[in-house]
Amino acid sequence: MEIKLWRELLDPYAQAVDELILKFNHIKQSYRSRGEYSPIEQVDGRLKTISSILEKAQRKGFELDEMEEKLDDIAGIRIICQFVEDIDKVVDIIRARTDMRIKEEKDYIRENKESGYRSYHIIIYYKVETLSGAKELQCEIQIRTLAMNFWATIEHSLQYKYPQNMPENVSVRLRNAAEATVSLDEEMSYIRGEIIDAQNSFLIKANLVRDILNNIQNLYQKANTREIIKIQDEFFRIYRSDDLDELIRFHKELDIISEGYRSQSLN
Ligand code: 0O2
Repeated sequence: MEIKLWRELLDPYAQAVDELILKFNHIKQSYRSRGEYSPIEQVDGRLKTISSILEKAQRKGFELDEMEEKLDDIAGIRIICQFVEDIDKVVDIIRARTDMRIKEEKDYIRENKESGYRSYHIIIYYKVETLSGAKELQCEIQIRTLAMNFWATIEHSLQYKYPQNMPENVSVRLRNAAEATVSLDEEMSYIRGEIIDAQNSFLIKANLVRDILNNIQNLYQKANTREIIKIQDEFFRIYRSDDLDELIRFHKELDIISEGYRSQSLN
């Protein structure tokens, strides 16, 4: 196939990767701006390289004109979660979406692969709008924890070094390492509540500080300088005291003050 044709064929897949990364990052951001824990920690995506497509077509024995039907991971998204429990939440989010139609789900967590690989895969149909019209294409979403991702990344790089001929001692080490990631995920799950609480109070504090600073900035146009300096000093005092309840109280008070100035300026 000519290079130009490859580009035409792969362009919509590149667009799908870009759009899906944006959408999943937006979900993550929406949780965080509500001060809630996000089951999505990180989103990555990639377009399968031409050499990897050729290699898979040869390995699976299909012609290049069947590629779009037979190859479901030309567009690939990877969603990384902190905890195993988050994976089911992300799966539910995807199942509930109207812009992603599920073709297939593969649960390599409950039934991990011979290699030790663990991850949850969802193949979706996703529609992109291109210059030549709408096109529905397949995309693979891999959902896994940070620990699963660590293992898969290292193991994947070794597959390049030993294509189909991994030495037995390396395979054994990798299977041991895979078991260690299962224990790591389990241990982290036991203290999940504790970790989420800590992350949530950090988020709540960050959102409060952002709102308070916005409010103070807006007051500069309405209140007198002496009053603003007083408010600012009070804010710094509470911020340094690291008392979240005080910060919440101050945030509410500042809202009332700002509201007062807003209605004054309307009158
Ligand atoms: P790349 O470079 O990520 O694109 P297969 O026959 O196993 O190659 P299949 O049947 O299409 O692939 O589906 P499967 O088994 O669900 O695998 C799809 C993708 O999952 C793989 O894509 C890998 O990214 C990942 N994967 C599956 N098994 C393993 C494994 O044992 N180790 C690692 N590290 N990753 C795995 P590609 O095309 O192999 O690679």
